[in-house]
Amino acid sequence: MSGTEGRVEIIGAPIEIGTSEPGALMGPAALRTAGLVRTLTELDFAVTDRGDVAPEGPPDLRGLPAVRAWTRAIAAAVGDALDRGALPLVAGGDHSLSLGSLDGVLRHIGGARPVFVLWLDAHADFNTPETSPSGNAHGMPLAALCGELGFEEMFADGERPMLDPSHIHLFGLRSIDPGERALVRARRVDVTDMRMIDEFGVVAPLRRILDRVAAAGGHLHVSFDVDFLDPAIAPGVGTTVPGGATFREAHLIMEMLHDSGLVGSLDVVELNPFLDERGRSAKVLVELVASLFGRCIIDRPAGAASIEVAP
Ligand code: 4U7
Ligand code: MN
Ligand code: MN
Repeated sequence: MSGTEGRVEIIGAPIEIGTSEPGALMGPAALRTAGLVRTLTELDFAVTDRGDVAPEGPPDLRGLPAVRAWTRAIAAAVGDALDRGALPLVAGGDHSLSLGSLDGVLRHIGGARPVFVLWLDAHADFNTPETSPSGNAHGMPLAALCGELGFEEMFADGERPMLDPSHIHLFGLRSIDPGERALVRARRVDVTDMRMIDEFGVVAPLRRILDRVAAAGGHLHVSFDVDFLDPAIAPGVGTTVPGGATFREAHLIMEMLHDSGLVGSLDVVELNPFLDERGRSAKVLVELVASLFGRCIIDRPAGAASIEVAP
């Protein structure tokens, strides 16, 4: 992990106002029940569970004002964790929480280093209110963070650092809306879609991204949407799309991310325990987080990048 001295802060974001499918607000509780804190502690991290973020305002706040209240609260919690030198792990909750986590990261870094995003997701989440077929905020966070029109009210007051769309790496894409697709292309967002993963596997495309982040001395924010995974292994999500990443592809990505030492912040989003089967998806997610934080099947000799066959 990048400069965190083995400290992780878990920030629960039980948010579901960004989606039309109720249940995601139980996500943080399910991840805790599946052993998130214990698993990271066993990997020798100093883990602090900061509990769940509580947005300011009346409890019945809805629509954009509610998204804005969550964004502010999550950004503040993520900024505080980074100020303390810890890696923030934001447990959701629908994907609109990334408005807050990435805004917090961008404000904390403040232009000192480039911020890169690895968006592991079946979707691009690059809709604007104009292009969105659903109007759901969880399909819009990346466009909002990049400063597309229609989101001016979403963030805390004053100047905010924008996310550079050419620093976004969509990975696992297999569902994109027409207007969103045009915008992704126009803004030069980098895409590794499932077709590319079918052809080349996950290693070569991911290595290219990691090399780029390393060469730029960047901060890497990883945003893991449960629907990145194939629904056969993770049914607990409101927006399942067939043809997702396999169990081993996902673990290999996590293992490579760990080995890179580049990850500085993490979201785990869209877990919907109401749609899950006996906690399966929550358990898979905790296992994947474990791989990202260094759990490995067996230690490999330092620098071993290829298989050596004994004579
Ligand atoms: B998620 C969608 F239309 N694109 O905007 C939309 F297909 O965070 C889905 O990736 C967005 O799960 C899915 O509503 C958001 C739809
Ligand atoms: Mn998403
Ligand atoms: Mn998705």
